[in-house]
Amino acid sequence: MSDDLYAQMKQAVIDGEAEAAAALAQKALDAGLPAVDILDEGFVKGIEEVGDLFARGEFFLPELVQGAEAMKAAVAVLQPALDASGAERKALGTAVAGTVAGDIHEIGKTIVCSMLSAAGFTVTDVGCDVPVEAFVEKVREMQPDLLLLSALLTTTMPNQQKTIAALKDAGLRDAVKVMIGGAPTTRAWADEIGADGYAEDAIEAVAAAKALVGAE
Ligand code: B12
Repeated sequence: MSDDLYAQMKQAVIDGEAEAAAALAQKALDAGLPAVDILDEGFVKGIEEVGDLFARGEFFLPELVQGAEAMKAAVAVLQPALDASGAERKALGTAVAGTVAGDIHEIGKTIVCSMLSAAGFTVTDVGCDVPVEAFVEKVREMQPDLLLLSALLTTTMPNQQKTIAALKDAGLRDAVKVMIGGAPTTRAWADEIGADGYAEDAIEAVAAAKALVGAE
């Protein structure tokens, strides 16, 4: 019976059915299944499949977003049980993420955050139009493993560079791995500004983030 439920969970994420995903999570908890198993055997399998479908060009952005939303809905139901059981999910690391100053494009950054959370990172999303100094302060305060900087405008890309320079000035550059992304950015730009990582999309971002924290 649990195998059947896990299969339904996987399918709910693939179908982007947030309400169904939340209901299945509750049903599985009520049936006494461990929250960690529900997550790993059910919903994570779904989001992995969504990622594969997207990478193969069979799914497009709306399906990716809906899959991530369904995953988030399930995680929200499971979170108290996960906390109460003390069963720590395999924590891969911590990340602070935001869109740089002058830039209010946040959809891609939010998807990257969802995917990283789903993969096991603890992510603090500091929003969009984030001033350079605010990123530096967050890094000082939270000491995350990763800082993710998104930019969607050619005019705001330089703020990724400025943030990295400001981290250096604050003596924090070696304390955090900086990953950049956003449609106009490239690996060459990441190299030029001394970022530690770059990814073209949210799926690649998970792999790159794992590599940066030595998780895979
Ligand atoms: C939606 C959108 C908006 C929305 C944003 C809503 C919101 N809340 O986010 C609104 C309407 C507000 C907007 C405003 C503007 N926009 Co606009 N916008 C877009 C549009 C159509 C889609 C962006 C998007 O969400 N894509 C979907 C997401 C999922 O993709 P993504 O952002 O690229 O993210 C993926 C990857 O890049 C990567 N990624 C993203 N961030 C990060 C971070 C890290 C660390 C990593 C590893 C990976 C990563 O992973 C994501 C998921 O796979 C683009 C066109 C386009 N094709 O990109 C124009 C576009 C970006 N906008 C553009 C412009 C010009 C503007 C405006 C200046 C328009 C104006 N004259 O007012 C304003 C600027 C406002 C501002 N100050 O920021 C131009 C930019 C041109 C340029 N070269 O700079 C574009 C390219 C449109 C165009 N073809 O002209 N925009």
